[in-house]
Formats: sequence, structure tokens, C-alpha cells
Amino acid sequence: MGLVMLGNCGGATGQAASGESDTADSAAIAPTDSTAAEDIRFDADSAYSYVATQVSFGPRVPGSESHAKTSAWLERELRRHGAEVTLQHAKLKAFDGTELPMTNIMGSYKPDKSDRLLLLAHYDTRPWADQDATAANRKKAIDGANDGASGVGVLLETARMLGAAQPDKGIDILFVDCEDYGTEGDDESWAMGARYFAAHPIKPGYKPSRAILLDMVGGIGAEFPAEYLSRSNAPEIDDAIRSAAARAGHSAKFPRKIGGAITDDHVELIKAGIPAIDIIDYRGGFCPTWHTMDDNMDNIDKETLRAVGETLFEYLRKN
Ligand code: AHN
Ligand code: ZN
Repeated sequence: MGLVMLGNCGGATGQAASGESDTADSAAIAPTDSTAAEDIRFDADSAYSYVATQVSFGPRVPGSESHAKTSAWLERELRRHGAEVTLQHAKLKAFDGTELPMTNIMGSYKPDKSDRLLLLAHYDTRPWADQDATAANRKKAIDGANDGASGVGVLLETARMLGAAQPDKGIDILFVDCEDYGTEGDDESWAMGARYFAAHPIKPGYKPSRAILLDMVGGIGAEFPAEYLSRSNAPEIDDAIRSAAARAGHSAKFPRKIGGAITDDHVELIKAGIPAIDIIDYRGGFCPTWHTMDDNMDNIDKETLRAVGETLFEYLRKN
């Protein structure tokens, strides 16, 4: 199933790994509107500004006004980019007894197609900078520029491209809630929105055939080795992503090696029988700003957003 989008990843360095170079643009066809096909490409400036806008709302802690403003904005943005939007609301009980009002937000492209590819990122942010070096900061809420906003930023930019190109395939973009209200040592306390999503079809009969999660995809010096559980449950998606990264000139950030096993939203999908991978920055541990007050715009690298966005774009073109 070829993708409608054209353009070999604007800004790509063109250094495809040997054996993975790719000259084909034959599958590309003109977009449905008057936009020139070559203009449809991942725009890292646009992705960056989508990250900055989220941060400008304030920490997106479930139940907060900033969170509510963000969900309303995400819904509007998906609609603006031509998606059919479905919302899922629930009240979830966190590990500490707090009731979290959950809103999962899904934008669908070509909703009538039965085969669905799900792209997702969490948009809530952690209420506590509990990994901060300074004890006085550990009860403060983080900006979550990387942990949360980066994945959403890349996917909003992807939504913009999908809206312009209208590829002939079923793609859903999910902004999932209540990922980061967890506590160490309790796996069930994380990824609560994704667990709810996996257990309660957001529309009748909804079950994607595969899923790709983006988490912490904007950090300085990021690396995206294969996440262990992704690799063992969905090696074909992981392989296709690494091939796409090589074609787009980003194999250095997507090395063919296996990183740690990470509790994250994708695990809930895997448990529900959906092959899923997690594209997550892992360097023998999470990035240095993880769950600290330094997870802010100063530590977002547009080139990291570009590498992930162009890789995803190249994957969508061929898969
Ligand atoms: C745990 O810390 C158990 N999992 C990390 C998942 C996560 C948190 N992703 C972003 N923030
Ligand atoms: Zn987190």
C-alpha cells in the first residue's frame, strides 16, 4: 500500500546506508488539493513550535486547567488538519488515590479503511520532578518539553502532513492521557490512559493492526536503539523503522542495537495483542533531564525532532 506523500524527507542529508538507499518515488501521487507534492515534508520548525505551544500552556497534569486547555487545543489542531476526532473520557484512580479525569484524543485519517496504523504519544506531564538533583524541586511539576510534548509535537506535524496529502491508508493519531502519574516499583501505576484505551475500544470494534509510540523524541544527544519489548514483540515494525531511518539519513540516531526494557504505553497495546514499538531515547538510562526541572525548551533539539519526524515520514511512505 503506497503512500501519497512525496518528497524524500526535506533536509535529509541523503546519506543512505548501503543496501538501504531508496530512489523510488514512483508510489507517490499528487495530493488532493493544490499543494505541490514536493512541499509536503516534515517541517522541524513546525514540530518545534508545537512543542513550545504545549509548554506555554503550563504543566499538563491531569485535572489541571493547563491540561484541559491542552486537550481542547489538541482536538482543534487535529480537526484543523482534517482528522475525524474521537474522544474517550474516564475517571481513573491513581496509585495515591487521586482521581484523574482522563481524556484520550484520537484523530483518524481515512476512517473507513479497516486496516489501521496507530501512532501515539502521551500528552500529560509528570506532577513531580522527583529525579531532580535539588531536593526542593522534587515536588514541583515539570514542563515536560521532552517527556510528553516532543512526541505530541512530532505527531501534530505528522497530522499536518497527512491532512495535506490524504494518503490512501488508515492512520490514527492518538494523544493518550495519564501516562506519567506513576510511582517506582508499581508498573500498573504508569500508562493508565493507554491501559484504559486497550481495554475499552474508542469506537466500536476498533483494533489497530500495528502501533508506534513516540516518547522523549526531542532531547539533545538522543539515541533510539530498539526498545527490548518492542523488539521481541514487533521485530518487523522495528526493522522497518530502522530501514526508514537509514533511507532518511538518520541511522546514527537509530542504531541497530537493543536497549533496555521500558514500561510505557506500548506495553498496554502489546498485552492487548497489538504489535507495537516504542521509539524512546535510551542511553543506558533515560536522558539526563528525565523527570527533572531541566525538561524544558532549553533542552529540546530541533534536529532530534527532525530525525524522528523524517524517519516516521519515510516509514509511512513505504509501509
Ligand atoms: C517507568 O519509569 C517505569 N517508565 C517510564 C515510562 C515513562 C515515563 N515515559 C515517560 N515518562
Ligand atoms: Zn515521564
